[in-house]
Order: sequence, then structure tokens, then C-alpha cells
Amino acid sequence: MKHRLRLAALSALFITSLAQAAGSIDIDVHRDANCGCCKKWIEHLQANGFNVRDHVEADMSAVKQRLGVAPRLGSCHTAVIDGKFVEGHVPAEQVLALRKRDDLLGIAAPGMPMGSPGMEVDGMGAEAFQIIGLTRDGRDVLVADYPAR
Ligand SMILES: [Cu+2]
Repeated sequence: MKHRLRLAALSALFITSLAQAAGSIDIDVHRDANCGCCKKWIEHLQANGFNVRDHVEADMSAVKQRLGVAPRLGSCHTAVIDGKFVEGHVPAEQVLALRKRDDLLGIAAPGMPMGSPGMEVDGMGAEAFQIIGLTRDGRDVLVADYPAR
């Protein structure tokens, strides 16, 4: 009986981790109504297993200010995961990595880098871009470097 209970607990754990892998990671995305590349970035997140809660906003600069996105890091949409911001066209793998970085307030792909997730243009390559982290004491740190392709 005891053994069976333990098995049940173990399989519940297993099912939970499967659900995580299959994409029950919630992320909130704030964007302007008519932002096409924002919608494409949302599709990129969904394809990578995120559960996206989509928020259409009237005033994105107010949202960015509220979430602590430094203007120098600004892009179009602003997402929030585990209380940290994700600004712009950040690849999903970096969003996952951010969950383990408690030293950072958030990360950003500043500007609108051509070829980054959601910014792909048929027949065009990708320009180089960087993922910048904002530390809790207000410094920018390099988190990842994506070369031109
Ligand atoms: Cu964009």
C-alpha cells in the first residue's frame, strides 16, 4: 500500500515534468494592436512550448516604464516571465535561460534586429544582434551574441 502511494506520487511528478516540457510555461506579452512582428514573435514562443498570454496595450512606453525596461534597451513588445522583463525579439532559448538568472531584472534584444525571431524576411539573411541583460544594480551585461547569418 505504501509502495503504491509512492508510485502514484512519482507518476504525478513525471506527468508534471512532461507538461512543463510540452509547454505549460506561462509568459505575458504586452504589445501594440497593430504590431505584426510582435505577433510573429508570439508564434515563435508558442512553437517553442510557451503558453502566451497576449495583452494589447494602448501605451507601450508606459508599460515599459512600469516594468523597468531602460529606454536604451527598448524594442517593440515587452514580455514578463517570473517577474522579469523580456524586451523585443529575444530567442526562446534565452527566455528559458533567463528563468535561472536571478541576478537580472530582465533581458533585451534592443532595436528590431533583422532576422531575429519574428523579424525574418524571406530571402534575407540575419544581421548580428546581442542579448543584453539588465542587472539588479542597473548595469548592462552581455548575455548572448548572435552572429550574422
Ligand atoms: Cu518587432
